[in-house]
Amino acid sequence: MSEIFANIGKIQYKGEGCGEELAFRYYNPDEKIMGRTMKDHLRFAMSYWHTLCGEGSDQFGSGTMQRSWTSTEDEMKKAELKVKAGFEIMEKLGIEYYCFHDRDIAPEADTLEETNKRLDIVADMLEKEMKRTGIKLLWGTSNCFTNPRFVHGAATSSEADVFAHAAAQVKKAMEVTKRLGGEGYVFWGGREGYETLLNTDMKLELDNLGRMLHMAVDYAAKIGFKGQFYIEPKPKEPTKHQYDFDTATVISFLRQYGLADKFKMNIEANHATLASHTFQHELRVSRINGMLGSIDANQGDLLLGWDTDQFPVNIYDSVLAMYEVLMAGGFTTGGLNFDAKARRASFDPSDIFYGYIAGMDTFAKGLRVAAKLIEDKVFEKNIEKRYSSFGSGIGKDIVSGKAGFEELEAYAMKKNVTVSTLMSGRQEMLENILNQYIFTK
Ligand code: XUL
Ligand code: CO
Repeated sequence: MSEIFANIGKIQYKGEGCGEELAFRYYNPDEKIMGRTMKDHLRFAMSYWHTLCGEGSDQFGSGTMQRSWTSTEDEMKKAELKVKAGFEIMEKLGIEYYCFHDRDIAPEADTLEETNKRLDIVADMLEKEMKRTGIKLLWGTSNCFTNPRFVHGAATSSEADVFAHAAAQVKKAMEVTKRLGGEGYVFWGGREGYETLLNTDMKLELDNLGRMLHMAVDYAAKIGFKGQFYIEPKPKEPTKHQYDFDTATVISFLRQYGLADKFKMNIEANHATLASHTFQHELRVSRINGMLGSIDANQGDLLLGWDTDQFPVNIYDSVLAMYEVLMAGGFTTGGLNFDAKARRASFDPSDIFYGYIAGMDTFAKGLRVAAKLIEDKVFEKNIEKRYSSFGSGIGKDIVSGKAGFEELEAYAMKKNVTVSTLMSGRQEMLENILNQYIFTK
């Protein structure tokens, strides 16, 4: 069969300083870092939607992307060509996983029944290509936000018919994900939020969201779907307030509805910054709660207030992200899904490859530096020293629960605590060391 990207060969690791642009400088898939190969640490995934469906339109202009696989009017032929293009891209980049929404892989028909049949037809094609290449499904999800019926939300819609339709859609998407051996299933609250509280029953909407997730968990048990469930927090867009605002909000929601042991987080960098958090903050909150599951690797533009979904090139962020992943013990079912797209002006098909290479190399370098930081215990040594007062004396009594207000008052009366008795936070020193590691490791 003829290639879609005939002018692009398999992207190889060429190492630092190599002059070629279609090559990896840091991502050497089989090289071992801390006893695990780079490809196994990073578990890169291709996002079906941005890579194969994105047209490059924005609020002010229509599509720009030059894509031979979308040039036909026949929607099912288009779906077939997307499969072909997607697997060629993944094979050439050496990406071993992909992620999709139900509506990315197969176009919606006039009835749900017909739509589901189309999904099965494309699942056959995907299965064949997965067998041929060994490429796997990191996670599946359902798109319950594009169709106008989801104008008021899906699980949190004001209309019961829409809740029912969304449930049917998630059921089918989960079945397809299971059939394709998906290692996870994501819930990103597409339009689960509100525009104004003047017309919103917030309590009912949140209860219904809890109900939908319980139904998903129950159905997974029924059909034997063993994949990990994830929630992907995002504070705003498309609604003004999304219920899955950030990791802390989602964890509290999951605990309230008795779902905390069934879900982990899928943290997206651009969503973190929209919530006024750093990417590392969201990963840290997930990690210390034992809920760091997977990552949507991308970056936003801090001068813009929306989800720009750019390929991640910020080395500082990738180091600190991989630091959190390694400290959490590495990915198990999760991975690094590039929820990212080339810019509207980068409309040439080869720009897809430049984007992925940039993202993969940024995270490969991030992994290399983070591993060294951990091996040398750079932060841990300082943190241990900084909190050492809780290891003995009054600090130990606080931590063990031996000291209460009265004991602490008696202690404080005898001690004159001023800043001069404290340790410096040493932020600049640590930033300096971090930079040295980025430059030299
Ligand atoms: C939207 C977003 C989604 C999810 C999957 O901001 O990130 O593409 O990753 O539904
Ligand atoms: Co995402």
